[in-house]
Amino acid sequence: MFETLKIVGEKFRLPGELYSYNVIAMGNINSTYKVTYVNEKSFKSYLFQKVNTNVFKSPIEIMENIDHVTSFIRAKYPDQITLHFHHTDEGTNYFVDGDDAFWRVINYVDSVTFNASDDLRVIEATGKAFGNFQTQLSDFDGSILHETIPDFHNTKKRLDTLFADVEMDECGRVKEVSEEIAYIESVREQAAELSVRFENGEIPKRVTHNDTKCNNVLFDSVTKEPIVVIDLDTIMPGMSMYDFADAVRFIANTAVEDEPDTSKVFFDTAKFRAFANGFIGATKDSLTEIEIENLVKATFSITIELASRFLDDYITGDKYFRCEYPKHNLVRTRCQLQLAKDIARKTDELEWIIRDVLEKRS
Ligand code: GN1
Ligand code: MG
Repeated sequence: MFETLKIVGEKFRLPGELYSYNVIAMGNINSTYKVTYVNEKSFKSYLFQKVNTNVFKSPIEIMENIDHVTSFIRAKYPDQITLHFHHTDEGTNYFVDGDDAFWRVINYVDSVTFNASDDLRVIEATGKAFGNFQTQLSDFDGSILHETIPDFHNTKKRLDTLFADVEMDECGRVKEVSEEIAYIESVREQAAELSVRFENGEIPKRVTHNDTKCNNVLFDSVTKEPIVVIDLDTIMPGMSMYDFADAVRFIANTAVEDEPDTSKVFFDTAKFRAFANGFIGATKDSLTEIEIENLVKATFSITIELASRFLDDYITGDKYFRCEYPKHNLVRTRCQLQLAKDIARKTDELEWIIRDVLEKRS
């Protein structure tokens, strides 16, 4: 790996000599390395990322999207830290090596990230960061963005694909998951509703992040203030409330996203409130009634959507998400379904919280 990283660094004209590197456990798709260079006794670190081209079929389009969005934010908010991507001699912000691997290099930002937090202030700050991100892009022309993964959050299509793959049962795993499939079937229409209304044009099309896990916000290690939103791979036109929903799905889970013991999995309403407070505070002037009204429904829908994506990957042979062990995708599915059931049970309380946050914010 050292040699590969060295070649990549040369292509991006990084000054100095490669000193050390380590793998960063970040995300389920791409591979990330923190690489440190030494130049006349001073050290500088970079993030080298190998983009998973099985998932991102048109990585150049992703880099174009990222370029558009980061340039827009940099011009509009010159004092804000944005992600800085390096360029090669050819002027591209990516490099394809001899093994056809697709590389990009970003300045390392000294910061901390949270995979989970019990600190409600950090959760509220995360909500504010994602809300601000959306508000800052509210006057960005989304029509220039490529749809890098078509129908990424089209819940209806995700569910249709799942049930088509259940029919085919190419790995013979369907018999193991009949309970999971029966539950998803029972909520299929309800979970798909918002995506259908979005396709019909009833719900505004915004520029959205589409992967709002809390570990996609970098925080200042001392002040615990958000510095910058990262992982811009899936920026595309989408539903604002799905950004909210995906974030609370992750951050308000009392367990990790792939907790094998589902008796530990609940939806924490205090964390939901904290996130909602930050997010709604930052977006309330731009969100419309229909978007606010459906925040809770979106939370249920995206949790079912992700469960069905994990389950689909399981029954089709684990080709999409990185798996650490054989039934990892099944464990992830069960955890998300458990969470969805708890969200469904708490719907009235969650609706009440949204109304309360709105009242206090107005
Ligand atoms: C993937 O790799 P990561 O963590 O950035 C996935 C998201 C899922 C998430 C679940 C491109 O994101 O949609 O919500 O895993 N990204 C893609 O952990 O499919
Ligand atoms: Mg991601």
